[in-house]
Amino acid sequence: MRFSPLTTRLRGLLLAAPVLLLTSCSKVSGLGLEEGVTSVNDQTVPLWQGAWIAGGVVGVITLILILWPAVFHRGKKDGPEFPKQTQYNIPVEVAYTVIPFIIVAVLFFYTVQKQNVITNTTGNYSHEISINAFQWSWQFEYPEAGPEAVVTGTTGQPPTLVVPIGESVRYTLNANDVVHAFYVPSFAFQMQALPGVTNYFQFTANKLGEYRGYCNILCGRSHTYMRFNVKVVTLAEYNAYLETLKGSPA
Ligand SMILES: [Cu+2]
Repeated sequence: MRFSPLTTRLRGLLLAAPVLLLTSCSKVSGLGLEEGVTSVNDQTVPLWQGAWIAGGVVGVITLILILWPAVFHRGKKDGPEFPKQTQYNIPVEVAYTVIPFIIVAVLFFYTVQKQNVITNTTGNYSHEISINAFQWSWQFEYPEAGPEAVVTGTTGQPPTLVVPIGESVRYTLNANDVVHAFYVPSFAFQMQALPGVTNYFQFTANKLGEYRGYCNILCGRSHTYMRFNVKVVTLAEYNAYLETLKGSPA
C-alpha cells in the first residue's frame, strides 16, 4: 500500500506528537507543584509528572485512534453504504479490558509506594511538633521546649508554624471538634485532622522561606479564615524561637 505525500506527512505528525510531549515534559517544571521545598515534594512531584506523561501518552494514542478512521476510512462516493460490520472481536475486547487495568495498576503501585514514604514515621526524627485543629484556627505545640511552648491562632491572627531547615520533624495531627485538614500547597501536602484520631507525618523542609497553609476541608462558618503560615528557618533561629516560647505561652 502506497501513501500519498499528505498521508505520509500526517503519519509523521501523529507519530511525532507523543515524542514531543515526552521531551517537553522532562523540561516542564513541577506542572503546578513546587520542587525541592520539602522531602514530600521529592516524592509527589515525580509522581505528578509521571501521571501527566502517562495521561498524555494515553490521550495521544486515543486521539490517533479517533483521527485515523475519520481521515483514512471516510465514506467513499462509490463505496458500499455501510462498511463491514464486526461484532465480538475477542482480541480487541480483551485488549481494551486489560490495558486500562494495567494503567490503573501502575498508577496505584506508584501512588502507594510514594504514600508509604510520606507517611512513614518509623524513621529517625530530630524534632516533634503537635498540630491541633479547631474551629477555626490552629494550635502548634513544641514539646521539646516544654509544656508551655504552645502557639494558638485566631481567625483574625493566623498562627505561624516555625520549622527548622534540613531537620526531620515528626508532626502529630489532631482535631478538637470536627474534621479539618492541614494543607500547605507549596509542600504538596495535605492530611486530614480527625477528632478522636491522631495522625502522624514526618518530613524535612529544604528551602528557607514563608509559606501559606490552609484548612481545606469545609469545617463551618469561618472555615475560610482558618489559615496559618509556615516559616522555614535555620536551626539556630529555630532554637532561638523555642527559647522565646519557654515559660511564656503565646
Ligand atoms: Cu477547618
